[in-house]
Amino acid sequence: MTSALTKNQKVLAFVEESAQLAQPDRIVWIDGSEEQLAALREEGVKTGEMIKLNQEKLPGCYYHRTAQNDVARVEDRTFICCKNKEDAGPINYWMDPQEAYALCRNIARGKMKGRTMYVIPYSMGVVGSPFSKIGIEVTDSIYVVLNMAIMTRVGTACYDYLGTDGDFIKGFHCKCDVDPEKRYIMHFPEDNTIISVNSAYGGNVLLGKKCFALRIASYLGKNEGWMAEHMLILGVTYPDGSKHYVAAAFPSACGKTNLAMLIPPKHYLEKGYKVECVGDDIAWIRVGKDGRLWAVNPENGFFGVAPGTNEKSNPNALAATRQGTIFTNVAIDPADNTVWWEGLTKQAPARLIDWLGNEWTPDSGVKAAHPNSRFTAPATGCPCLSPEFNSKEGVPLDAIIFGGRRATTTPLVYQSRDWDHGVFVGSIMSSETTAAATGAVGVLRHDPMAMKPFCGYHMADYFGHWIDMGKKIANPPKIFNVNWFRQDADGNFIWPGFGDNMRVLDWILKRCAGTVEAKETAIGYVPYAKDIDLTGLGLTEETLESILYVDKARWSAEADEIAEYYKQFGDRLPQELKESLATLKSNCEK
Ligand code: GTP
Ligand code: SPV
Ligand code: MN
Repeated sequence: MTSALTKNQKVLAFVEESAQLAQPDRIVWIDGSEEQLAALREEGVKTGEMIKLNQEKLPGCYYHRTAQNDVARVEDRTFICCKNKEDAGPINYWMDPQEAYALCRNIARGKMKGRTMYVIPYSMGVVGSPFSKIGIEVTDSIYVVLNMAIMTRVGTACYDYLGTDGDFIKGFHCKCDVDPEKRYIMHFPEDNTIISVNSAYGGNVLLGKKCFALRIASYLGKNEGWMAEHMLILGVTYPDGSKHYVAAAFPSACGKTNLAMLIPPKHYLEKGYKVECVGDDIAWIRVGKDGRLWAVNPENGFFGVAPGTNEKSNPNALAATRQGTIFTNVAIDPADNTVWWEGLTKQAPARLIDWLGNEWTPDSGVKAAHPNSRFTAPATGCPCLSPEFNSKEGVPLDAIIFGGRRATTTPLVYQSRDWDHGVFVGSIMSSETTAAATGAVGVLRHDPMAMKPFCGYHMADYFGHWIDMGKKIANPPKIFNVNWFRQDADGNFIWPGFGDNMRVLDWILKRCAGTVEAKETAIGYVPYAKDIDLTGLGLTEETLESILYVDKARWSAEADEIAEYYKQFGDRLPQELKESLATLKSNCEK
């Protein structure tokens, strides 16, 4: 037992109540110091929870394997527990709060016997920034402590900030038996509380991330007049030194980390363009005094998808994983005790230990790394980290970009007509599912604003909040939609993507500056092919035309499908969205 690091009565009561329930043998108060974290890493290695990797090649790096049944977010076991079922909306799973508390208490009772309960004080955002909020997570997992220390700002400064009476988001996590049948990720937005039981995987247990920074924060944002979004934030520096920021919402495993850290094509670099990363997953956004939207990344690290990350696709992310990183469910190369995943190198090593701990060779016929294997890397290791990363005010947004994984229909890029139409564009997003959540992969589903799994209240009220925010922003960012994932008849991606997405960003920023024309179509403004820079790409203007083309017949069918989708929102759907849908339909029939 270490002694309490705070006199805050609410923290003490929460810790006491958690301990009474779970009955840990010991309570350890995390202070965020390197000494304490180093001791925990050693302990994790002793218990087998962590494996120490080659410290010469990967200094400070560790490896963790989850249970085979615990490798991704579990959307059907993730609940919004507000008093009135209607307030959770038709898209969320809902449970009555009293029932949910009772269920979780019964599951967690006594489950920390023989274990240690760690108390983690953390801040989402720089402590003291007007955007920031404090959380306390109690957990029986060293893996969670070490990950939270990378992903958030952990330390006693959080207690100083709270003082004796300050409020915080309560997070209770217990691995229990990692039983998938008793796994619950519960959110109580009306109580600022999160409970997670029977998982030890990423998004289910690092409670600062999706649970707090999106589900609880989106609810707080609605009530307090700001926005919590599933968005990357990046800055583009022009040859003249001016900086322009954009935020982009893509569903899980649809390219946020990659876009956030992109390296522009050679001829852009030679001209003096530079792209810097402010955040890769979450943006908290407020209206600034200048009437613009300002965004911060509340996180302190990257919990990124490993497969596909390589020297060519995302050298910045790869560099970020070379020190102080925790790898989860990738493969280990026993030759030198380093890590490997599909796509890291063209040729796989001859022998690996796969994510399940089995011997693996290229002939094994299974993947060496789990498709949702991840790295938890400190932001400071990212070579393109923006100097504004720790800014307390955030960065002003020129553009907001929505995007999904669509083999057909949605063009490479288009611009909404105005803010309200932009909200419509976000609300009609559909994307093919990925390995980031359990369930089938490649199934097209609606994922409005990339928030389907992350909105802490009624989705139609969330749309309404976006509409309301628009009224408060004198100088709103322009809103766009992109799709890097159009496929040809053989199922190959047509657009090269990754660094070449700079060419689309360039067009977007020119639209914001009003320096390029666009074609008005049924869905909004689309580029003239000649205005997208194809220098050195080997892609013909004709091919580009094919992925800029707005097929009215397809969009008309899409409009009908959206009308069906919208029905579930009933009266709560904002009138502005109904009007945009009617306009889309009639535009397609012209
Ligand atoms: P989360 O961390 O789950 O929120 O994912 P994310 O949105 O950050 O996605 P990430 O950047 O990790 O990319 C996920 C997958 O999409 C990887 O396999 C990438 O290789 C692939 N990807 C990213 N950008 C592009 C692109 O521009 N084109 C193509 N074809 N694939 C891409
Ligand atoms: C996502 O799925 O969007 C992630 C990973 O960023 S997780 O933290 O598991 O949610
Ligand atoms: Mn994400």
